[in-house]
Amino acid sequence: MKKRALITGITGQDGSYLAELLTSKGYDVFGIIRRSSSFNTGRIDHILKPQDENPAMQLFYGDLTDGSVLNRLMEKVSPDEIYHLGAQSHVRVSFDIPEYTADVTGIGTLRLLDAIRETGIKTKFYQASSSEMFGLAKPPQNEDTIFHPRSPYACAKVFGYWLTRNYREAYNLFAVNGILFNHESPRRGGTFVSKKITLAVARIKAGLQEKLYLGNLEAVRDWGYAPEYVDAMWRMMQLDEPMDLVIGTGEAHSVKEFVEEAFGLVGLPWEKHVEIDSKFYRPSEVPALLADASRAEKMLGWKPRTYFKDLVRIMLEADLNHYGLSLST
Ligand code: NAP
Ligand code: G4F
Repeated sequence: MKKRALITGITGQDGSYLAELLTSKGYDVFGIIRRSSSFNTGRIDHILKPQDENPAMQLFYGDLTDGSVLNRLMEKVSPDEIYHLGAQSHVRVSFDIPEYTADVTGIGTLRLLDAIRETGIKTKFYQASSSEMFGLAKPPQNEDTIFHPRSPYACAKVFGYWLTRNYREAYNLFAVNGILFNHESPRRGGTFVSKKITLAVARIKAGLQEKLYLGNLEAVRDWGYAPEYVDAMWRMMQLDEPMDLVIGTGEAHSVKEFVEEAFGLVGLPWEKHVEIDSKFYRPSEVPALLADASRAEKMLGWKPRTYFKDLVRIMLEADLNHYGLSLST
């Protein structure tokens, strides 16, 4: 019998890699997408085969703000595993639209968990928790670190984290929190700092842009490679007992180091091209995130394979290719 997985946020960076992974493992994959006035399936079009009689992936319209449709889809799909990746996931934007962020990212998680409880389906639940929840906590951070969220987004994720634990304790649901540190890829949204930098470097190299405007260059992040992180999500769902785990590389670098590395790879002086724009600063910043993922290594046998320098290279190469360039040109 084929396993059935439901993914919220299937059109996002992680959702697209997870859909690839699960279909390659023989799952039937079901995804929830939002209605949009423009196409929003660009990251998954290559695995969507509408002409197939029995497609391995099917999409349904829905929204995390709409509980009734979540209940209906739960009954209709009756998934063995639910990967809840949908969110308003941009930290800076969450200061501009805090109520919406709380509704989608926080209450959206509650709506899903309660749809499982109400319908009584037998399933497992993965919550996309975030290292942002650690906020001001001193690095390195692990599963025992006390949260100190610094944005409406992080507060909403803390709510989702505790709801996931609560439904595990109260209703004996197999529900896990993957506390993932920043992970990037060529599919990363263009307003996150990694992609913003590599795309700008490619465009500057191609002569299409002169300046890159950034905010806080001193912030430090533990950046990993997204395809490896969705593998960790799947492994968590195969555990005998549900548990919460931190996933990250254990290597941290500043935004400035990211800039230096990316510009350095194409031989351009970053100081000539980068300008600071205060609009990209956050009202309260998370200064430094660094994962201690030793428990995940022990419980899942998971280890990162791609570290900072290779990640920057992978992302930059993809953006250069888009403009007909490469690292060797
Ligand atoms: P992403 O690229 O921003 O994708 C977010 C997904 O959520 C998209 O498919 C988006 O749909 C969907 N979505 C947004 N609002 C929705 C709504 N109201 N109803 C239904 N779907 C909605 O995020 P990601 O980087 O793949 O991250 C996946 C999850 O992991 C998120 O929950 C994020 O907060 C969390 N996380 C990410 C990282 C990271 O470094 N990437 C680290 C820790 C945790 P559209 O395509 O239509 O916008
Ligand atoms: O790339 P970012 O926007 O990622 P951030 O805020 O760390 O959040 C990402 O990772 C979280 C996991 O820790 C996820 F939960 C969340 O969903 C998202 O995927 O910013 C990284 C750092 C910040 O300190 C920011 O202040 O880069 C700094 N930064 C400097 N200039 C900038 C910019 N960030 C953005 N987005 N744009 C800038 O121009």
